[in-house]
Amino acid sequence: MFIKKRPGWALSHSDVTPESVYLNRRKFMAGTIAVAAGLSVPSLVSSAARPVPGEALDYVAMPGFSTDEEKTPYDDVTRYNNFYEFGTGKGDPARYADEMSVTPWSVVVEGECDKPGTYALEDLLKPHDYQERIYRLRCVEAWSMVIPWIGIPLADVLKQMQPNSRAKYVYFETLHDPEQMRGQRSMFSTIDWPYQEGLRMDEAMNELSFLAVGLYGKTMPNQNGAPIRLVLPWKYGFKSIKSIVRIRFQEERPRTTWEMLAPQEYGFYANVNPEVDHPRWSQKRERRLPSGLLSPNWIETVKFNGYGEQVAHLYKGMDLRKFY
Ligand SMILES: Nc1nc2c(c(=O)[nH]1)N[C@H]1C(S)=C(S)[C@@H](COP(=O)(O)O)O[C@H]1N2
Ligand SMILES: [Mo]
Repeated sequence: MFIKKRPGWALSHSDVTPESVYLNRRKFMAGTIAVAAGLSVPSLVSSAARPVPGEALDYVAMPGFSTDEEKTPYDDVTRYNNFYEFGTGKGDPARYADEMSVTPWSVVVEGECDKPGTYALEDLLKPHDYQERIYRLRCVEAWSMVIPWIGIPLADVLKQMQPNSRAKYVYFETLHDPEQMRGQRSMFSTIDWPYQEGLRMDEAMNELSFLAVGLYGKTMPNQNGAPIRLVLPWKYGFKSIKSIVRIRFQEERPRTTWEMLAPQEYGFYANVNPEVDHPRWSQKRERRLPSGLLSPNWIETVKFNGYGEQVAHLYKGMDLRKFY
């Protein structure tokens, strides 16, 4: 057992966030004052609620969606990253991701849905309360972390966009801006930018799928995918696309970045699976960070990264060796 599930009633929102009432009121007041002073405020409450980098976030802890394993320290979570838009070295994102500006930010919503359009990030986030979920993240490179994310269930955000009956898949895209992302300017890059990912609709609507806007109680550091990224804890890390600017509902399965790059090594599903090795290395074990040369901290990899109870039913009858 990796997840202790608590019934929804065990933790009422009002028990945990009395401060949110105060904070929201303060944000609203700030907007009102700006309007009264004749300043241009594109949309009253929302612009005031725009997340500021490094800002402490107000959230509800979700013990039913959290592991009590030891968390990976903040410094490892924010200095050992994969974000090829800023370089392929693990330290490159921490070094260069602040060259990207994340305010203002908007997300284009298109395809098979009733509410397409360009959404200001704050308008996407506004109707929802933030949750904290402490998830395991298992990279396909056989290392893993335990990260306390702050965000919103993906399903809640997608429902807002009202996908129609032709929406069988949902596609996500990262910002493409070589001026801000030095990895996209690199002559050595083999990736066909922008970074692209996708999910089957039922995977996207699963209760574990999460849109994160922060970690360790604060807004997302740029290197971890500010201002908004996916977190899919039962899949290899590369599915958890960062810095999202486009969401598209579609009938056909989207092609995804790593699948296009090396289809025999990386598949569309990419569910964590110790029984299916990567062609060049074993997936039976993983290094849980922090790990060093003398204490590599190897642990056994668990199928669906330990989240089988929540997601195994999505793949019933599918040959996971074929659909890796
Ligand atoms: N846009 C984009 N998203 C990305 C990546 C990337 O290179 N570009 N790397 C992926 C990989 S391989 C992993 S393991 C995780 C790492 O997330 P973290 O740096 O927050 O730990 O981000 C994923 N999302
Ligand atoms: Mo990864």
